[in-house]
Amino acid sequence: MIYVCSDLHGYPIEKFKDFLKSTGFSKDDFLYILGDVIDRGPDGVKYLKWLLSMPNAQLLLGNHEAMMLACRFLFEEITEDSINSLTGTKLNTYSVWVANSGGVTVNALSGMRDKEIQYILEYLEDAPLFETVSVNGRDFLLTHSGLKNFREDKKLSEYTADDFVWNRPDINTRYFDGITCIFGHTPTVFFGDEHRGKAVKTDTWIDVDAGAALGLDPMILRLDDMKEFYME
Ligand SMILES: [Mn+2]
Repeated sequence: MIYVCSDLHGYPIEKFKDFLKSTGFSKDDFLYILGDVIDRGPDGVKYLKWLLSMPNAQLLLGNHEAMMLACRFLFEEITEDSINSLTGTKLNTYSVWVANSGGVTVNALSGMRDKEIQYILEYLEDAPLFETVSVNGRDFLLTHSGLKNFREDKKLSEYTADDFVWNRPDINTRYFDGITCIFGHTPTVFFGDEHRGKAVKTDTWIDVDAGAALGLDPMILRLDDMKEFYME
């Protein structure tokens, strides 16, 4: 069966693994995480290491992983000096990531072996911006944030990376007829307090970002039966 969740943002990983197990998830199932495992909470890099070892899970690129990739120059040699000597464009790129609470991830990476960091960067470079999945005759498009500049007749290859990872839909946004778009990035409480901690479902899309970035617990959606899992 296929499971989906998003925006773990360094949520305590052991708690997440217990939650995943409680849904019945096993080695015969597949998990998509729709981006943003890193930043904000301290366990982000642990998710990246875990993903490297998981044959039945795939991370889609989130805006936070995209910011980390844009800062890969940092990890050539990451010391206080190398950070202090940043200038120009690199400094701006790094500042944007730190302003989006990337500091916790930089700290976690700075204690790691170069090889391990390189494996993580290669994994992120290969992480897709979207996936299409068919389950029980239903078609799904998975992305981090929905689709910015959406047009029904536009090919997915015509969207930019930013269109996939930095989009903010509103409750009236409509995507495809017949393909349910599933994404995170926008904590569902942004659509109103009645959605706090729960998925938001419309005719054409589902937002599964229950708000771990805000200190709430993540949720998991199983596509085979559309069952939503929440923590006890
Ligand atoms: Mn995001």
